[in-house]
Amino acid sequence: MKDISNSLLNSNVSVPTYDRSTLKSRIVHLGFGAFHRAHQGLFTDLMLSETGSDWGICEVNLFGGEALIQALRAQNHLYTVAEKGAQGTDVKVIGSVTESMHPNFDGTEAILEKMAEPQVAIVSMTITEKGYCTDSATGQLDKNNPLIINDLANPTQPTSALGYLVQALRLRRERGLKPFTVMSCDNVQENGHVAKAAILEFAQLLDPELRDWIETNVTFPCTMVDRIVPAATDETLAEIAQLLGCEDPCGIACEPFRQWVIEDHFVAGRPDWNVAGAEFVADVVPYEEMKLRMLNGSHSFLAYLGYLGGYAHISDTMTDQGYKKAAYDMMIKAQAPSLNMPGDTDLESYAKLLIERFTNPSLKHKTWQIAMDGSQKIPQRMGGSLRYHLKQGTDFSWIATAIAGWMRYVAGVDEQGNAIDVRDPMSTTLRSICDEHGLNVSVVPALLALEAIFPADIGQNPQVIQAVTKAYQSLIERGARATVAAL
Ligand code: NAI
Ligand code: CS2
Repeated sequence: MKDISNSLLNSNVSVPTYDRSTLKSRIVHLGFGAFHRAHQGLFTDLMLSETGSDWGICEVNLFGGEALIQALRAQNHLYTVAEKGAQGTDVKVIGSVTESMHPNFDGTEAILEKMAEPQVAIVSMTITEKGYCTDSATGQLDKNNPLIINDLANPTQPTSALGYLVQALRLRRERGLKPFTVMSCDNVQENGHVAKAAILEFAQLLDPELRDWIETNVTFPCTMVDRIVPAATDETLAEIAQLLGCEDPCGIACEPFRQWVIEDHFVAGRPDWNVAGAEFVADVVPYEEMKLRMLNGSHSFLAYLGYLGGYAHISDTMTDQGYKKAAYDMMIKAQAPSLNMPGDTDLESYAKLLIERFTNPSLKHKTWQIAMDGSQKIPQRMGGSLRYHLKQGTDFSWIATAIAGWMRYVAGVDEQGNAIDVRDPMSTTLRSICDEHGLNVSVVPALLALEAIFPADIGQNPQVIQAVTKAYQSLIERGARATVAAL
């Protein structure tokens, strides 16, 4: 039978050219999701082609993704990335993965033992914003999170990523092994600092000495990661099968653009990802802020207002000139002024490139997918710039409209009266507030009072309440398309 691990693939497919048998699991990655496959997995593959080094990845899914891990194993840990540009698609088979694990079939201990193996130098993560178990407004460990409650009571049988990391580091310390670097690759502002603070707070509650050892010995580089990778659909997989010449249930499609800026702070060595196009820098925070506010902030704007306006994909919103202009203005007028970038950064060119990327018609990135987990995303995508405008006394109507769009979206019913499948770790709280207020403007101050999303300086600010109320009123009276067009 033809499969990805034999040589009968279509002739234009690029395949690994290095000797995969020499790779070692020197990286353990938590979160074998869509993004990691098209980003770190691919950067590592390109790096291996250039360097012939032995940096392989052991993939772990702590939540869901069982079928993906099983399929990956069945095809010798090879998978496909299809880079879809406006001109055509490049298909690559990725060879950087050495092995894979899942607690549901390998058990928790086997994963901890893997993380404690002497050759493991990096544990990287794409576990989504909620995986950090922090309060998204304050960045502090959420001690009421059920995973954290469980892991503090049963530290040797963890469930959260934090619990796994701390227990694996404890094993390494007890065994006299060097620690590993913890590298977050999530869209979280100052992702390394957030990971570090959460891990130290968690470890402090278990064992203050272990906490101090982690603080002294482990590094947590921040990273800025960028590549638009929509969740794979049946259509994506069918297209990949055709391009590849066989089925690949682990295949993923993405845009051609990719960027990775990493703080060069690795305690036990690192691959030369720079040969594959990554940039190692001393301070990644300005780049992270730029990407989170300009790309992700406008993405969330388009996701809520686009979904409400009847647009299923980001590229569909770009066919509406009102949305296209509003997204550009959101970047340039609402987000860019709040940034503090190195002098030579050209934010106008960056915004134009983002609009071009959003317009790519071959990427089917669902507004519904980006709308997910808004309670975790809004603070870091909009909180900083909102504060900037409040301080400067400048116009923040794009941000107010995005927040009102989120409020209208979490009401759970669209402009035609159809139910919206709202996914959010705070969905129970959001549901009860929305049930109480219905589609009445009184929902605005009630939602703004959620301090986990809107700290008091924002949520209780009369200007914010007024501007979001005005935008919400417009969404109710005129709908999303007219509201966006009027911006
Ligand atoms: P996905 O849904 O395909 O994968 C999510 C991954 O997170 C899965 O591997 C799952 O096991 C893991 N996960 C979920 N909840 C978790 C928890 N509580 N603890 C530990 N692991 C957990 O999503 P995708 O597209 O891979 O995105 C993942 C993250 O990558 C995003 O949240 C974002 O931070 C980052 N990212 C995504 C981009 C994209 O375009 N898809 C681009 C840039 C960054
Ligand atoms: C998106 C991001 O899902 C979302 O919230 O805004 O995943 C976005 O596609 C990436 O950050 C692009 O790098």
